[in-house]
Amino acid sequence: MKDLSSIVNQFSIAGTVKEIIPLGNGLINDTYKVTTDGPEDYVLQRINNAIFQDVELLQNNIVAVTNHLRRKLAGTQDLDRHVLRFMPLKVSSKTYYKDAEDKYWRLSVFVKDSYTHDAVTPEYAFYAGEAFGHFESMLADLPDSIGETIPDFHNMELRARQLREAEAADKAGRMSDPRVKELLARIHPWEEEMCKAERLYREGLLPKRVCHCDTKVNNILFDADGNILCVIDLDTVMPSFVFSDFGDFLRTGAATAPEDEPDLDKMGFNMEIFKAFAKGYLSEAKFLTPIEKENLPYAVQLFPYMQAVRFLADYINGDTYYKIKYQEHNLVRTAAQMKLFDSVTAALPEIKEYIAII
Ligand code: GN1
Ligand code: MG
Repeated sequence: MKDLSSIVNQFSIAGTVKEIIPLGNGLINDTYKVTTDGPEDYVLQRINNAIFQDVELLQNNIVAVTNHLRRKLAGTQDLDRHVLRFMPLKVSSKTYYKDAEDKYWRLSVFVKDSYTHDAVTPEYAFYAGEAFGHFESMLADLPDSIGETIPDFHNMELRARQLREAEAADKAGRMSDPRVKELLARIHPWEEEMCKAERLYREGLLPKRVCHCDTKVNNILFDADGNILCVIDLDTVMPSFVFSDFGDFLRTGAATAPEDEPDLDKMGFNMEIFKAFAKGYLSEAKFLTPIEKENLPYAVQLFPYMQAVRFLADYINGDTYYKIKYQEHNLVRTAAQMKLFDSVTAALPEIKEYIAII
């Protein structure tokens, strides 16, 4: 706490720090809530720079995005509740601090009376769809160019290759586990089909747009009544296919269980949430080309699949990427994602039919 408050004090905050406690359950950065005796509380984050290797680029992206959103939303009441605000340092206008141990930190204003949820009702799934569709529309004319904070983040060809490399290296000696083999045997046959986006892109048929790229449900802030305030966790805002935001929201929002549910019977795909989200999204995302729209059902399949590939590669590599709570956590996560993938695949005709009529 003493060390953390000395970090907070590098930023030009109002008031004095009273308390710093862990916040949220992100798998990459460390997040804390900072309570002060001043008018504002804050969110302190240690940026995982093993994963986000160019923190300067990352923070420049975030500042460009939040400034642009602020211009777009000018006139909205309570602007600070709808766009995150990052604090500058006391000594410069930089929005991150590098400490003596080469750790990187940033501080944003805590949106008062805001909450995150790990699940949504159909009504709020519709609002979430609108929120992400609106977010993408607002970023369509972003004047500054935005770099890829993790190069090829949602490139399925790369993710498939990384899994194969993990298998070949077998760094943690986990390849002999029959559960790993069984999951790989289910994953591999879908590889070519799941790499469709990269092929369409190479053929010039699919554009990249500025997307959020981490649209899981708990990256949205809600007010006490459940209304959406804003989209958070902007680290991965970068050019990508629209499939990213559509697919990744449904991966968590329309799943009937958490992404690491060990009881696979509980994991399935909720069509009602899907329909509500798709309706909300399409009401805002008017910029979609016919090819993008036509492939939204593929996006619903792609994201549980890609996440399964990423979790399994991390398990085989010995858990170096995602935070884990127990030894087999990444294996359990992979199995849950593959169960979700199977449920989506079974629902695909209905998913396609719905997208075609809205
Ligand atoms: C990570 O940081 P967090 O927990 O919001 C990951 C996402 C995954 C997600 C799985 C930079 O997001 O891509 O979908 O875990 N972020 C990064 O829960 O890899
Ligand atoms: Mg998050």
